[in-house]
Amino acid sequence: MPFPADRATSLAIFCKVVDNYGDIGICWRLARQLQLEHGVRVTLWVDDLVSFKRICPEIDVELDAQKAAGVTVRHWRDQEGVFAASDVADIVIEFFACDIPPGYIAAMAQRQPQPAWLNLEGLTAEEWVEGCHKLTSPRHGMIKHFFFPGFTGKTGGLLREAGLEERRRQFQADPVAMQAFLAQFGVTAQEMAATKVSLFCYPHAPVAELLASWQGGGEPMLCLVPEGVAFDAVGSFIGADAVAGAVRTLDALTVRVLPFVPQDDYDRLLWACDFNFVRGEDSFVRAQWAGKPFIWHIYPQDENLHHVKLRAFLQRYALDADGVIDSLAGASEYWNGASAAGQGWLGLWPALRADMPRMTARAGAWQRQMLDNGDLAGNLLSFARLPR
Ligand code: TRH
Repeated sequence: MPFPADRATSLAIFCKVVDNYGDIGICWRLARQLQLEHGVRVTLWVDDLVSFKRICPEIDVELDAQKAAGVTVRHWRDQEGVFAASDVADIVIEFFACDIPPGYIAAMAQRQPQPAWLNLEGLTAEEWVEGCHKLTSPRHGMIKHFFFPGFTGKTGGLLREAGLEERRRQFQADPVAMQAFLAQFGVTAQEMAATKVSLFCYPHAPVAELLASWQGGGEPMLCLVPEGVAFDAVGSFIGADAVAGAVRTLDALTVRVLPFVPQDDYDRLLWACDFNFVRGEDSFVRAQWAGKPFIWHIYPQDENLHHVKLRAFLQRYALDADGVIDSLAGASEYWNGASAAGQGWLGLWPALRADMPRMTARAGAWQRQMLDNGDLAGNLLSFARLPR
């Protein structure tokens, strides 16, 4: 057993930032939770501290080693380096099949007992995941296990901190706190009364058309966009560079550009809005825990593989006791370029708007269903600690 009773379990996560913020976003969330809730001594090896700093401003990009939120953060600069068996953690997680430095793997093989070695995979609602979750692969005289997050009890579940639901409830039950939170970005009392939407998507989303539908829609709308998101479309609505603090109202729509906020504040943003546009993996999961209607912009893949993944999710999610929620399925497909829609957003938004109560109810039911699967950090730790 690699888990001595006389000291805390140690765990290393290796994170390669392929692009954007999801890779480090997920690893950072997992690292913090394992340390805080399970008392694990976590070392997070990450190759891109600049991206890390955007979601966690306390990171010093110059340092090779530092502590943040109780987690040891190491700058993973290259594949070189010689490690001793004593440098190796009890549990080693490679994120998205990133290549751990060969020297570290050699030390893992030398260590007695050998560490539990897990490859943490990407999130998808496709059924094949259940068959691949916890599969083994022999490597360098050791056994590597594949660990899949997911939406069913036969997967590793979703990342969710203890107390998250309670924090959300308290925040959403406190209009003063919500107003104070949004006021720091310049949101006025009058804007608080509008339908509030957060917007986080990839650059190819049809944002200009969405904004136009809100502008001409008659209902007061407030769209909050973190800096750097849909930069061109937002800039052309505002008539200037879409930098933090930029704002413009045209007819029914006000668009405000927010700074890119720290990860915990991003949760509050989702909680404070009536509707969220999210993307990738981590913000997509956070939108589910926010309990609000949302549309997902999925990370694009070759040969439109992402459309298969999108539909696999919609088949599970866009469905309630009355059947398929057509407005949600239709708008999600259109937003992701998976189908054409007659009038585009001009027709899709009013349908979604009308279905918001139904989607809110669905969000609550889905949350309850997901809670039954436990949480990814707890499930992963229990699995890694199994005697083998
Ligand atoms: O940034 P993403 O598109 O990330 C990823 C990566 O592209 C990755 O390579 C790919 O594998 C994955 O998507 C599917 O989207 P995601 O996953 O939502 O991650 C964004 C992170 O940034 C998330 O942790 C929330 C955080 N965030 C903030 O902390 N502040 C903000 O203002 C915003 C908008 C996001």
